[in-house]
Amino acid sequence: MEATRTQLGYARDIEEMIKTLPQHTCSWLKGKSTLFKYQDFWSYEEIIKEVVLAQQSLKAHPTDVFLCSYPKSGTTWLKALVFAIITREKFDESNSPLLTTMPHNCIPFLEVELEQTIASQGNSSFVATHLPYNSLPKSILASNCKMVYIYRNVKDVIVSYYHMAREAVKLPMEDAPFEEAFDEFYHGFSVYGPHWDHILGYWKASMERREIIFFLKYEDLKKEPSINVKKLAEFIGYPFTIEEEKAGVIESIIKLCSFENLSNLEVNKNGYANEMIENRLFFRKAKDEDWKNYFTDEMIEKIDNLIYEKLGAIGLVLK
Ligand code: PAP
Repeated sequence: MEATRTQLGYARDIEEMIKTLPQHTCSWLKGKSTLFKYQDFWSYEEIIKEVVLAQQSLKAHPTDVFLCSYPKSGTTWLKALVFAIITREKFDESNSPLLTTMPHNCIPFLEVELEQTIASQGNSSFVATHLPYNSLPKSILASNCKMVYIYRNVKDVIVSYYHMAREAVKLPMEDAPFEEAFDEFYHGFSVYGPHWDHILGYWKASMERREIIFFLKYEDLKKEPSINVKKLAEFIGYPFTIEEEKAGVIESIIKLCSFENLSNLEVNKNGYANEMIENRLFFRKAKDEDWKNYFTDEMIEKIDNLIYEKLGAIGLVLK
């Protein structure tokens, strides 16, 4: 991945452009968070600046692999698994950097750590992104880079998003009604949202580019970790040998990257992924169907109908 440092740094025209974008202040977050609509998605001003720079300057290499997701869909887990897979010749569960480094700091985010991404990578890199497919820098598409897209039951995404968003601005649950958070998410006002458009963008692209976009469902990864980790490793070009399989390398990686293991590590309990967000917030509960503790019957009906309307035709099961 290449881009010259002189290309980086915010040009005044990017800041001027952002001022002209539609804005939405999230009322359920008590006005502490404002989203801007850039292209077809909502995000924070700081992120949009990085996105514009990435779109202008990023030169992807055909062997770069992108880990793509809507937020709260399993990104941290996917990063950990991919990092463990690609470094397994050097490290195992006794000495992996994952024991002391938060997964987000093992694989950079394109639109958060653009400079770092570009500076630290060689010819072939693994980079994560929450960007919708249609807003990816064109060179990623032109280079036919492989993409892994992880997705998750939308109701659990909403609950996970609710907690992350309110914790990020330090709002206790009693001051941040879930009903209001649901309503905003339902109307598409969420970071990188609308959520369903995000999924649809990658899904449509995967229909035309099957060999380079791999869809992975969070719940499937939980249910059948060995099969899915094996498929993932093959897809990203690091297949397990028969000897490795016999030696239990897949199981060791699954164990190393498990929620139980990672969430109990000191770095993930007390560290900070960036200056703002505590690592522990990325390891909340990881329970399937936690949404049942939050959703009313009316919310269930509303979101099910919406997802059916938006994604029913493609047959992805998100309930
Ligand atoms: P991000 O987009 O902010 O990086 P992301 O990692 O996609 O977040 O999603 C966080 C969810 O994954 C959390 O779900 P919860 O709120 O329902 O608990 C988090 O607990 C869960 N998670 C984190 N690490 C793992 C893991 N190793 N295995 C399974 N789930 C995990």
